[in-house]
Amino acid sequence: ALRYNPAEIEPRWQALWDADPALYAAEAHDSGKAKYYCLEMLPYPSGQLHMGHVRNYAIGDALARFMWMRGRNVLHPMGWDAFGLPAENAALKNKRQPEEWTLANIAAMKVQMRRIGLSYDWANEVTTCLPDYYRWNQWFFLKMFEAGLAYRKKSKVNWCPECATVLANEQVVGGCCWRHETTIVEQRDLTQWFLRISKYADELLDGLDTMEGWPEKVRTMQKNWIGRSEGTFVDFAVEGSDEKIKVFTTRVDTIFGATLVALAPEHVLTTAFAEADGELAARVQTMIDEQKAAKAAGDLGAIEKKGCATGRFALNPFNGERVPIWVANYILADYGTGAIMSVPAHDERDFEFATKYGLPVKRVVAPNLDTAELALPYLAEEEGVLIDSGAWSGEACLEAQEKMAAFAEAGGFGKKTTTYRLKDWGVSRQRYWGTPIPMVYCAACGEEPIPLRAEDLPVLLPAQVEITQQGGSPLGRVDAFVNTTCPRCGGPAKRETDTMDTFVDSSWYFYRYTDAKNDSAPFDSAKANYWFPIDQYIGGVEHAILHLIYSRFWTKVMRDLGLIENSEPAERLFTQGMVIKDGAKMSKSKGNVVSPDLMIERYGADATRMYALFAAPPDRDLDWQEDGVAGVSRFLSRVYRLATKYKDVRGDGPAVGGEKLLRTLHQTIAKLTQDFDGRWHFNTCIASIMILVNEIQASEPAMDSGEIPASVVAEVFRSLTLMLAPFAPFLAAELWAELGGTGVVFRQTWPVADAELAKESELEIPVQINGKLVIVVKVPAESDEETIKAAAMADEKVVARLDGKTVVKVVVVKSRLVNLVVK
Ligand code: ANZ
Ligand code: ZN
Ligand code: ZN
Repeated sequence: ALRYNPAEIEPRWQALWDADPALYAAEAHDSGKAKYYCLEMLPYPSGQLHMGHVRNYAIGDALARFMWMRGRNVLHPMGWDAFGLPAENAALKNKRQPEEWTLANIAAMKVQMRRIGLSYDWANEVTTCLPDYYRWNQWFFLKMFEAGLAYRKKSKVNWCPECATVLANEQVVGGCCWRHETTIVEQRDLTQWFLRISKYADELLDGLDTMEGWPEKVRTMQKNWIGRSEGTFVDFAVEGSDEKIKVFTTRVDTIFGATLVALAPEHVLTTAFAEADGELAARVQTMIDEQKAAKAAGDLGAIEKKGCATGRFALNPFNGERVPIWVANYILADYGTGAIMSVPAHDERDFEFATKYGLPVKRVVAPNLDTAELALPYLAEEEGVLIDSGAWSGEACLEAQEKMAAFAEAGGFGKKTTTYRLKDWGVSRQRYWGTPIPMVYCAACGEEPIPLRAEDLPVLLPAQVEITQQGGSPLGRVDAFVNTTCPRCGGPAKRETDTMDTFVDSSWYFYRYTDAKNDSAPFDSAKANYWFPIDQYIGGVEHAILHLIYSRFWTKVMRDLGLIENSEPAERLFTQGMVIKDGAKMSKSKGNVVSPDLMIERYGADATRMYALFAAPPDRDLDWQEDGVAGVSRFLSRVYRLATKYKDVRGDGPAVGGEKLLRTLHQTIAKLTQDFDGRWHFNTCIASIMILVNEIQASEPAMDSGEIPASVVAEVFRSLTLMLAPFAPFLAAELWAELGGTGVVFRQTWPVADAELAKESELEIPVQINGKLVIVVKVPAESDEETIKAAAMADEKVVARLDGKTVVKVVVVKSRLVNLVVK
């Protein structure tokens, strides 16, 4: 027989598949079939697929093929998240235009994807940097502007003085620029565009509770990111002025224990106080700098608490008490009101701060029942009761919160409120390679930005723009782009020169897949409503927050615009583990990258992708071992040898003989079928295919002699080939043809497990004496209790142990265990 040669088999099938664009095409939305939308996160076109991609796509591909074989109408699309900074960096370095660089990378990666044999429906490919896609970003932006969901405001941005440009938070590393490791990133005020995601904060949060198909850890991360907090605003008057300090507290019940009021270093009153006090100004500036560095490093919590008194005082509206006003570095300017009432006795951070500066600690909460002294700070809320709190003394904390908030509201110095950590989404980027924002400014019409009309779209990104290290938006230097006419008065106007955050592109790309060629709408609602929600979304956990919150937000906006019916984009989400090598994440910077191309060259695409599924459960990290790929390749050789040896064996109908082989076969089918429906332990699925192949190999003499009838041999190889199809599509296609199968293997019906045939013929029953395991006996399956008892008592080892003892009792537990109680 011929040897297994993937280098010959795979390109041959690839050419056939490429010539058949209908092979992986989704059927129409009105086909009447049950649909399955299988989606993997789209890659950034860096130019090279890495193993993390291969793993992600191998999971999705296996699933898509399985669903086809289960008769579903499958949508399995792919696209390119093609805007973004790397293209500009490459342009700077190589003097190539971002567009040319990006499109060349896409072409190269598509070749790789085809080589791997991924089952994508290329008819619905989406490339986010092309005008036929990004024009709809602009269209959505206008819709949001109209609905009050897109607006401009001044806000702080990260600024690298060396790059002379704005940096995204991810580009700030340890407080410094990612490209200039010793340059401290500054904060600058810029007018920016925002999308009002905060409007959906409650819905985004509450929805998480019902999203059972999403991993718990992702839901928790989103919950914390949204950070809803119920509390109260309370106004403290500043002594000797008309000013008020509005604080946000979740524990208004503890207000009699407030021993100071603390302001964020960037609070407007801090600035006002500092203007009149040079020393204070200097100390505040130091705090601001330190806070920024810590914030950029992502560990504000770890910052050493520092502060200073302002010399001013505030009045507690509940009891008129005079408390000092401090500035403290642990108060965030952009959370709550940027000011707090500090209650050291009952808040950990306040306690640490007060201890450091020797400030008074006043206890106002005691445990409900047992009033014994407790260590401070005492944080209890549910079981606490107020003391030394005027008229509220003796009230339980939670009830007091309600009553005291109502009291403050009635008195006009407070209000119940809900605060969120989630901030509106700043989408302006001072970048070239992104979607132009479709707004103009017209001096004649006034200050306000003017939206373009739908018929003015797309605003094309000009080609051949010079990318330099200069600051500001590159589009601002392209006169032909900037100068336009005002859609309102027809006079001269200037375009907005910022572009959109690339997370906009990925917020709705999966809707476009349902109708990627549509040039009169982002997509046809009927199509989207058929395909959505996505049945299974698969990607990296690094997208747990931004992408997966923004796309949930976008879905809700589209629903409210009447475009779709669903409120959530994906029914189920799966986050796969990382690919590591030698204990570290596979990455260029670690220098431990294994190229998929090299693996394919050495072992074939089937072995490479099957190894990616076999080497670890899909949600765990996978330690890449080339030996393992070689092992999978040897396994596939074995399959090939056996299948081609018996390819001409034919026989009809059930026959006697081969029960053991049939049992293994049907157990394997049952295991795979069950796993594909949710557990996805593809590693153990492949292991059970391997066990089946071992069993086939052990049965060779019996198959050769005819002891195992031809009908069984034929069934075994037919089913084996079908089960390989999701994991090793090239080999499966080859064997299907060799076995004389008709049609495409991926459109055959998935084999059905026969529970009778899968049943074990013998049961293994552990026998215990006084609870200690002695031996395992074998009995025919479905033996009754008496038979099991008898078999246990007749066993030699058991007989020897019972010598000279009395059996008091014999217990048979559910035909699974025998316990002998002896004296
Ligand atoms: C008094 C108090 C007493 C507080 C007590 C807590 C316990 P979450 O739950 O995260 O929303 N806080 C308010 N604004 C802040 C800011 N800008 N920077 C830092 N801390 C701030 O936390 C709300 C609590 O965090 C608020 O309730 C406030 O401290 C503090 F026994 O007020 B609390
Ligand atoms: Zn820099
Ligand atoms: Zn105008």
